[in-house]
Amino acid sequence: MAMGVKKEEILLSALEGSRRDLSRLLSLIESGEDINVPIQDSWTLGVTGPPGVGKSSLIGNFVNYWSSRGEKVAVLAVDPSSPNSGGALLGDRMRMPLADSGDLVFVRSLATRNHPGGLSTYISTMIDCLAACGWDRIVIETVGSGQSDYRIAAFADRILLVDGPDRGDIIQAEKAGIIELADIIAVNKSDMKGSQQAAETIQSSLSMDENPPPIHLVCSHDGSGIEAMIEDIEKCLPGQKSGLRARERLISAWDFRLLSHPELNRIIHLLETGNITLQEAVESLNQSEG
Ligand SMILES: Nc1nc2c(ncn2[C@@H]2O[C@H](COP(=O)(O)OP(=O)(O)OP(=O)(O)O)[C@@H](O)[C@H]2O)c(=O)[nH]1
Ligand SMILES: [Mg+2]
Repeated sequence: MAMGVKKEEILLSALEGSRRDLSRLLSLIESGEDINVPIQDSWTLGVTGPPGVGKSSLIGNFVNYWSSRGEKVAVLAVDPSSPNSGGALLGDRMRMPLADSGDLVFVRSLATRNHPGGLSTYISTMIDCLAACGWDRIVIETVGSGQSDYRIAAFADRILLVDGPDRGDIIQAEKAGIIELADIIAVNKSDMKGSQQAAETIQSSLSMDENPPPIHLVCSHDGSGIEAMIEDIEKCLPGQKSGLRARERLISAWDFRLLSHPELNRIIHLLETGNITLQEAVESLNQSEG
């Protein structure tokens, strides 16, 4: 009961603009607390792509661009490896130059390692929460090191897929089916050899596509190509790939439910020891669903 009152207070204070209480609120959501956040229209961008291609650096450019126009930008950086959010936050901050720029920027890391079932049930509430607290642009960074990580980007209304000059990277993204979801593709590190060729390869792999996403060759270090890409991001209509995104969100939520099922380990053991068939395992998971 007392906890309930406290939650309400934190929510109110966050809605009134307290960043400290916004952080506390996000921690509560992450720990599985039910928070009754007022639903509000939000503007969301998912930024995904293979490790190290420059997602955080590009987001740093976006943060500078929007915050210098007086817009409030919140970044949720989903980090699959970090055992605690502190380290990841620090690392990302270093690559987001203006991440400290006063009241206009808010960066929060989320460590997926703490959530074996994934983040799908938290991310929507966090987005609602940030939007209700007045954050105009909400950016979700997720490393594409596995399909479930890519999928988190589908919780945003528009998706930027980032690739680098290394040819191998995009194949990984292709395998995970993320190219279909991308509204815009960026080939970052245009200052490096091979980036032009990477862009051309992606272009030709999309030549059969009826409505291929625009491909931008950009450099987060010197800013070249960034403004034109932001214009495309801003033009992007969320409705375009909403069916595909809804599908990914559903799969993500379904996986979460399965992986956080209290009987999962017991049923896996029964299956492993040959005591039940696969079909029976599926049925008992269905039946014991609370
Ligand atoms: N040459 C060059 N290097 C870049 C550019 N953008 C980023 N980098 C470098 O690439 C490395 C990775 O950059 P990040 O922004 O951390 O990449 P990321 O995709 O967020 O990485 P993860 O979150 O770990 O997957 C850093 O050393 C950056 O300095 C660029 O435009 N040109
Ligand atoms: Mg990053």
